[in-house]
Amino acid sequence: MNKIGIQSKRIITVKQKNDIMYWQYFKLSNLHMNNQYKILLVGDKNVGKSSLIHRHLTGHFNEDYTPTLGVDLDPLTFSTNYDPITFNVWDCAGNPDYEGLGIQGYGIQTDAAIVMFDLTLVPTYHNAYDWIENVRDVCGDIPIIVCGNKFDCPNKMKSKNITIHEDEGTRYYDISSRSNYNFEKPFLDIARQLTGHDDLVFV
Ligand SMILES: Nc1nc2c(ncn2[C@@H]2O[C@H](COP(=O)(O)OP(=O)(O)OP(=O)(O)O)[C@@H](O)[C@H]2O)c(=O)[nH]1
Ligand SMILES: [Mg+2]
Repeated sequence: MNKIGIQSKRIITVKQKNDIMYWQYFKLSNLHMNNQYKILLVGDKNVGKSSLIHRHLTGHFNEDYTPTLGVDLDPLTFSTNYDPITFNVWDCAGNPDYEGLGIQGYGIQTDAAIVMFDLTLVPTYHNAYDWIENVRDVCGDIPIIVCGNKFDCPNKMKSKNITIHEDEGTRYYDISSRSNYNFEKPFLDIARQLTGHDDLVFV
């Protein structure tokens, strides 16, 4: 048995965890009622996906790395100048060893995706092209926001070498979960695209 963690004092498997996620999602979702949308968050391991969610949920940044196993489902609610908007974020494991059902399994009924890479690790930038392709294969033509994370680091890629958004017709933001740089921008962009309110702001 592939034991992955303890929940309610029980050791659970990847499959059991996935079942719980699905149950929670379908219980929560009622698609787009209450202004709720499903966001897929993908990219290589260690690029900072879970850190972005942790920053939004707690306001804190964690220097430690704990790989995501399968997927973590977190609702992020933003107050806006229109109605509040909730993103049910499916934060997927970047490590193929821990991918669980992968995009194929977790990608159903996704409204928008964030594809993240690490500005200090060029291979993660090249792999972002593959993540975009995989998202499109499973989710179709949905809004995709590419984020280059760890903008706070000195040894980052030069902006002239980042052309993925032009190549792929997506939006792009440099971000940092560590310094908070642009950390709301991907969600604001998605909120505007999904609601059609170009003047939507978070309040
Ligand atoms: N300097 C810097 N480090 C970051 C930033 N965001 C995350 N990190 C660090 O990067 C490491 C990986 O962060 P995670 O958020 O766990 O990475 P992940 O993409 O969720 O990784 P997987 O779950 O394995 O797919 C951690 O040590 C974080 O502290 C950032 O903006 N700047
Ligand atoms: Mg993670």
